[in-house]
Amino acid sequence: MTGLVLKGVGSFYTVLADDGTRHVCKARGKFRQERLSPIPGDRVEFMPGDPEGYLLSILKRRNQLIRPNIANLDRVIIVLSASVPQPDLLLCDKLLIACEINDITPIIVINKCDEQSDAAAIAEQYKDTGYKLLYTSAHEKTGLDELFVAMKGHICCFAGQSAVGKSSLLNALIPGLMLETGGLSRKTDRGRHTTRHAELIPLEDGTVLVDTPGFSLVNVAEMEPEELCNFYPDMRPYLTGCKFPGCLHITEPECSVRDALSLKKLDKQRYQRYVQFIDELEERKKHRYD
Ligand SMILES: Nc1nc2c(ncn2[C@@H]2O[C@H](COP(=O)(O)OP(=O)(O)O)[C@@H](O)[C@H]2O)c(=O)[nH]1
Ligand SMILES: [Mg+2]
Ligand SMILES: [Zn+2]
Repeated sequence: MTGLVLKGVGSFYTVLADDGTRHVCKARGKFRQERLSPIPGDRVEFMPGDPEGYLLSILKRRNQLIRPNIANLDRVIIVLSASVPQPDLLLCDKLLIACEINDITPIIVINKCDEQSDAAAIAEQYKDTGYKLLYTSAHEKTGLDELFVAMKGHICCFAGQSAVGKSSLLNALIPGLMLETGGLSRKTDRGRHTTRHAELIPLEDGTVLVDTPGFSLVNVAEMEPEELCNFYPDMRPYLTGCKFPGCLHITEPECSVRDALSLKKLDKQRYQRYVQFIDELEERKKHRYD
């Protein structure tokens, strides 16, 4: 049979079979010998059994994230607040880059739209990216149907700053989940992040949620500065027009990206954050062999 690994405890894995049944399976010696460790999100072949079955093989992973340690993530829902806390768009852009690197489809959600809101100004900065952007209020339960449709059938993880409403959105989407909201650093919460592994929660409509919000940015740190522009869908149409190969689109002459910028075909604030990332990457590169 084939199925999806929901969680692993020791060498026991909970597998959701494609027919909807759940099975506990053991990873036997072969996995240890080959240094293969199944993780939540893995598609596996397994042999069901009583009291437990066993895993036969792990199908090829589309991506693998380190934090949370999961495979085959399809969607990251990047939550921003339209009011407080002020949206950290630098973080948002980094999450978007991480999605591009890992072949994950991001969905930008502007929550708290029931309050006095900057939603339109935020949306403006992302209008040339092609990313899906939704307006929600977890309190008034607006925009949730659209969000649910965008998530449907996919493995999804929420990401974003503290207090933007990730837990509230999850609670509104899934009655009965009852995540604690508004409490930032509950002691057990912190313990959870360090000691517990991620677990997937399958919903009735085929959507699968990662139980802990958070999403790794590690890969962003490791690229060459001239690669960065490839992860900006809004810049992509202009990249072939620059005169110099390896153009960073900052000071080089005859740069199509900067031409597009001066024609307002690219958002200036998002471009300024791009320049900031380039600085960070170059700084890091300088110290790489220190
Ligand atoms: N006005 C308003 N407040 C919200 C909304 N969603 C969440 N909040 C509040 O924002 C605070 C943080 O929410 P929480 O879900 O814990 O955020 P998280 O840290 O991202 O999980 C709580 O006090 C929530 O009640 C919303 O749509 N509108
Ligand atoms: Mg929360
Ligand atoms: Zn250029």
